[in-house]
Amino acid sequence: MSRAAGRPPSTGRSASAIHPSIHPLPLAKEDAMPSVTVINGPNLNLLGTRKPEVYGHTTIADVEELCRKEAGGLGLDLVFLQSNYEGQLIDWIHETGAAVKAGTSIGAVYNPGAHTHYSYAIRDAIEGASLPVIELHISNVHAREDFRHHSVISPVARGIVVGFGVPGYALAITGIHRLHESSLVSGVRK
Ligand code: CA2
Repeated sequence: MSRAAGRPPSTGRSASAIHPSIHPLPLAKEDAMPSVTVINGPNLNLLGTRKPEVYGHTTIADVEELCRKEAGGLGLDLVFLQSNYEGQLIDWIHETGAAVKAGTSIGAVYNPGAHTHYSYAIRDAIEGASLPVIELHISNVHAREDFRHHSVISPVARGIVVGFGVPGYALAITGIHRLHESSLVSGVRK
């Protein structure tokens, strides 16, 4: 599991490399690369190890790599998280909501796993943190057992991606990025 992503290596020469007496200033908040957070709930660490007929052969490490590529292409840092513990997930939701408020994150793509279907605590955390979330499911939950047809998360999600397999993570990252861009006018939130 990664908690935070590193900045991609710089390609050009910095001013201080050209002239040693010039020291780059720390990046101003508006110049820093914003992040997108991808949160995965219970049992998603098992991806690629069992049930390939439902979830495919892709591992959680592969999902992280795919998300990092997609985020990087959009000029975003990636924070990639997975936990089997509801309290940990709630803390991450609060932290990501605070980062969005501070202007350092654009929001989250969230696969809540089975919490989707019953966790009012997760739903309240998203609402309480005002976290912009795209809810994501690898499988088409509506073509599966009845208990998977209802989501307590959808009413507090900005959008939903369902049934596209693992590539859905890339679609969801693009989606939250588009929503973020469309909510800005001249760099100021509408
Ligand atoms: O389709 C999805 O992404 C789900 O969120 C996955 C959850 C399930 O409870 C939701 O209804 C739909 C389950 C994640 C568990 O993933 C496993 C992967 C491999 C082997 C066993 C479980």
